[in-house]
Amino acid sequence: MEATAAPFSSIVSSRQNLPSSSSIRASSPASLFLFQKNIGNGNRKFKSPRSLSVRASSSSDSAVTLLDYGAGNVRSIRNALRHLGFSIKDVQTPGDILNADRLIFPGVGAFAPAMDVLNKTGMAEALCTYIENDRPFLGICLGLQLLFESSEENGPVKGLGVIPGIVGRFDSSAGIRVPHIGWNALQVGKDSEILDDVGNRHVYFVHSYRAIPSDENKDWISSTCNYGESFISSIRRGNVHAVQFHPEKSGEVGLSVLRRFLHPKLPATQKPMEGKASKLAKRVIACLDVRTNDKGDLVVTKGDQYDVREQSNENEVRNLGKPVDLAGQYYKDGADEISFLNITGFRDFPLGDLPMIQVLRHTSKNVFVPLTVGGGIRDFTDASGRYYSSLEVAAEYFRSGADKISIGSDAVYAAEEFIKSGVKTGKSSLEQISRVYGNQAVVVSIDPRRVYVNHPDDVPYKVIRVTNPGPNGEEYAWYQCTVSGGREGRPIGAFELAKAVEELGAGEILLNCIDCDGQGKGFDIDLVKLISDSVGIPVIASSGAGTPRHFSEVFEKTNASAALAAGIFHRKEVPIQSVKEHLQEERIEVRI
Ligand code: 1PR
Repeated sequence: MEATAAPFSSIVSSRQNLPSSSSIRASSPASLFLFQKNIGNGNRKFKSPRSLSVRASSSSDSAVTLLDYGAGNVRSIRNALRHLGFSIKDVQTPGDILNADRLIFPGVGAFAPAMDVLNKTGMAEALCTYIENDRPFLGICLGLQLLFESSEENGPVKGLGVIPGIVGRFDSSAGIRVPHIGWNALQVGKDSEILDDVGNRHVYFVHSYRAIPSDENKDWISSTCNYGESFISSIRRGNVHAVQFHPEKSGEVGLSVLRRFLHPKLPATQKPMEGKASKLAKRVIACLDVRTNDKGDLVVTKGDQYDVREQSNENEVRNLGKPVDLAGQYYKDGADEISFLNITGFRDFPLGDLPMIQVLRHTSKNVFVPLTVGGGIRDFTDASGRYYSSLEVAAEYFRSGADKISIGSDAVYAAEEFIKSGVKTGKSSLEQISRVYGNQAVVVSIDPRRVYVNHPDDVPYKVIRVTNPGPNGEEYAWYQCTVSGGREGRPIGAFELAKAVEELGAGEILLNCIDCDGQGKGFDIDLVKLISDSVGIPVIASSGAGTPRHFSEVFEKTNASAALAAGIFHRKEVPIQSVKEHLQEERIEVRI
């Protein structure tokens, strides 16, 4: 059973007299940042670790100590640990670190605020002592980066200084998309131990900063990964491990990494899993459009060109299944990621829509790949005059198990404003959430509609020559962005929107196409090519998949990083596995 004591993150917030808002919870980054503001920004003076003592391990119970300093989704690691039969003790004081039998540090958020919290609370010193005493430790993502001397993220900022080296940003001028999002291969060194079952399989990364191998840190490195350059994907010295990827989001392979950390004496009886991972895989994403039907049940639905009602006398909302069940099935079928879009979120405030939060909580218990949630993310004032910031909405989604949030309509308004004024106000949902959680946690979902024109100069938007001429022989088109689930066209094109939201802090683009949605005739290659060639962040092609061939086509003809489908998966017309097998046959690397 999980310890009932409040985690460290809630101590951080309660000490600082945070506002009593029920939505700014202890473990939200909002609390972390308020904490930062209140305590200032001094640097830790490193005291001799000898002033702290570490007790000998009993290693007998099935508890794991978790250091949750309050930034982002740690529900996933909690769920993964419980799934593996472990209970969780939350760190409340530096002493809890020193007394831990095994400590997991799932770093999320940004480097500077994390270091600030660790320094101000004495956790940094306790961590260094714990690690120097070779106690069982597993750092994840930022939990690896913080071990280095410093980071360039909003810095330079000093780290724990356990490992020589500086954490820097990926160089996008090398032709790679930043953030590095997706399933990539590891080059595993010998003696990595916790990676013994990984073999040639992909693991899930999501980050913009990385540490690179050097002569000074080479003794620590247990694996590297290639993404434009070779970077450190894991370290190991004695009982101290850290990984840049997310084991809790890397499916069965990731769970095997956690299992090996938790059971270090596990014999290497299992053969490393078969696989052919060599580079970043193209992702196949299952999307669940979710809404309440006329009976009040939350259902997965699917439209034709965004019309989700049956063409019958009853005109009911199409019901294609239960969200949690379908998500669980797609995880087992091999989906690399699952997206939930609350398609009526633009009119129903999402925090009022608690079923969606429940869907996330339940799904994340058994689904160990990334979860994205979208719909209705915006600032909101309810009928009683209570104001909710979009940051609070996002915080609630992250706390409930989301890894990324997706913004639709509100990002269109923010982009329009930005293009008009040329000023980044920092106030849009997109900017705020990206600043606090990092751009890798923010997807912008675009819902464009094709508008044919006779001549490129007919409209003040980016116009392209289309592969298939329009109904009146038009050779050109632009892609008009819409809001409110396609109900309202806006004076901005998909190209202009994509460029603007990238500048405002989007980490990824989910590119739908109303004309192709539900048609099963393939993705809009012209559109996907236009957008994926124009931005440096990953683009997810969406709308229109009808056969496995449509997936290989979009990856061969465009620079999309992922392809998403809904209808063919819901109607069981094409299993996810068939898509993957087809892509493999076409020599397109995928996670198997
Ligand atoms: O504007 O921030 O509230 O977000 C609303 C979100 O809900 C947006 O991401 C928007 O795309 C989505 N949405 C709104 N209305 C609908 C609808 O269908 N009536 N769904 C809707 C959009 C598009 C895809 C779909 C693909 C693949 N669905 O997500 O899953 O087109 O479908 P297919 O493979 O069957 O062709 P906000």
